Amino acid sequence: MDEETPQIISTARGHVHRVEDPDTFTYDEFFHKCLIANSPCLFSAAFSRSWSSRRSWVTPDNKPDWEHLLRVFGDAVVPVANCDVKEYNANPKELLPLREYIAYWREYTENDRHSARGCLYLKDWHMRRDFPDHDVYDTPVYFSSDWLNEYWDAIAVDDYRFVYMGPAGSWTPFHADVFRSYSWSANLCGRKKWLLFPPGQEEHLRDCSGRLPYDVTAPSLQNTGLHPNTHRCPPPLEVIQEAGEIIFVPSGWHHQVYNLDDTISINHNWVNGCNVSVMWRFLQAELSAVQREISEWRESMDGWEQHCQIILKSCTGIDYNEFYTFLTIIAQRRIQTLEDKHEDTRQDPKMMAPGPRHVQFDLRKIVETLILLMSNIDFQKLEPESFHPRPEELLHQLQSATQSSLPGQQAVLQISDFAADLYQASRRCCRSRILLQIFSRPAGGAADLGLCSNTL
Ligand SMILES: O=C(O)CCC(=O)C(=O)O
Ligand SMILES: [Fe+2]
Repeated sequence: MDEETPQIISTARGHVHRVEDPDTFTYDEFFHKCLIANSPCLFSAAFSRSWSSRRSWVTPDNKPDWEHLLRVFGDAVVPVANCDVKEYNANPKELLPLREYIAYWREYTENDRHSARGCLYLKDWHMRRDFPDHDVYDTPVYFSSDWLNEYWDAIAVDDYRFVYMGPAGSWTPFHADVFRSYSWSANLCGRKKWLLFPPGQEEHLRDCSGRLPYDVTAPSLQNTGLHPNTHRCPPPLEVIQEAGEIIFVPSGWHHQVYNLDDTISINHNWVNGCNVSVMWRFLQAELSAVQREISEWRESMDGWEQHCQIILKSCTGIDYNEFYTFLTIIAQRRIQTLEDKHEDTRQDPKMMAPGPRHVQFDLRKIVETLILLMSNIDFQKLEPESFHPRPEELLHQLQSATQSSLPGQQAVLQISDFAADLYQASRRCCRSRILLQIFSRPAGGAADLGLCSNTL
């Protein structure tokens, strides 16, 4: 293929972009057409061809290799969901030894896909965390700017890298991913059917009490008494993902997923400079929902703000304090990279992988997000003693690091000074706080001031 020819070959409405050739599909193209455009994409099986798990976990006739999995991971304890039972808008989960799950799966298959235990689906198994020496796949370079897993790896607590496996007929109910992150998912064997809804379309599917559906294919969605706006929702993007193929699911897209065959997949959730603002908006919306929920105790309860943060953390997995720590860790790592590689500004001309320009892009996005955070009235109410370093200090460190490496970023630097001053003032005076709120309104804010730049 000609070097100049873009690889993404289908952009027709209702179709997902498809990429065929790993040798010519550049990181740059993925960055602009998928990450920035927040558009889904399907990578051909050539992108996972070299992974050892595509052979060792799979039999020659493309079925899960139960014997191999038992030998290597039989004692591992894995989370298993029951697809036949609805609990809120998900399925209840239990922990089982993999050995027991595979015995169930074998029996379920031999019994014509019936079991008194229902249809069980192994999902969200942190295989990489539990077996760090098992190098059975490589994260494709397109998904390698991953602040979420970089953060969790740095503090050695958790990760968002998973293995899923389940029989034909197992499925995942309608949802959007944790923190509204991106996800990628690769089938080692088997096929999946994806129903994908661009952000906002899920609003039409709410029932008359405002609840999102559990199953978007349920006949009850056609009942206008129950779901008055379903008819406004265009049909979802339907994608059949074959064995070996990798799907990119953009930020905030709701989806429902079916295993069409006995399937094993690898799946990561991730956030980076392209969607960190989506994550921040999501956290603000979740906090508002918590505040609404317990608003009647606002005046009478000591530490009401802190309680809201505790509830936010238990509902979403992260609070404002941890979001700030997350930004700090990524900021400090990027500053370190600039210091270590000060003289190295070479750039791969075809941009096959994230390079030095990506470090600068990341730093710009961290500054933008930090300014939004410092401008947020709920963030300003948190105790500054709990932040190390303090937000103004972090902004200062970012300014010093970027001053030398980002000529022409005067606007960012001036805004940063302004934000740091206002943050300090606003902790004393609520009028400035209101000013900061106006400054940081999600629609507009930094973007209106020309801060947001989505180029590498
Ligand atoms: O494969 C599945 O069942 C669900 C995967 C999913 O929801 C995702 O990768 O975001
Ligand atoms: Fe998902």
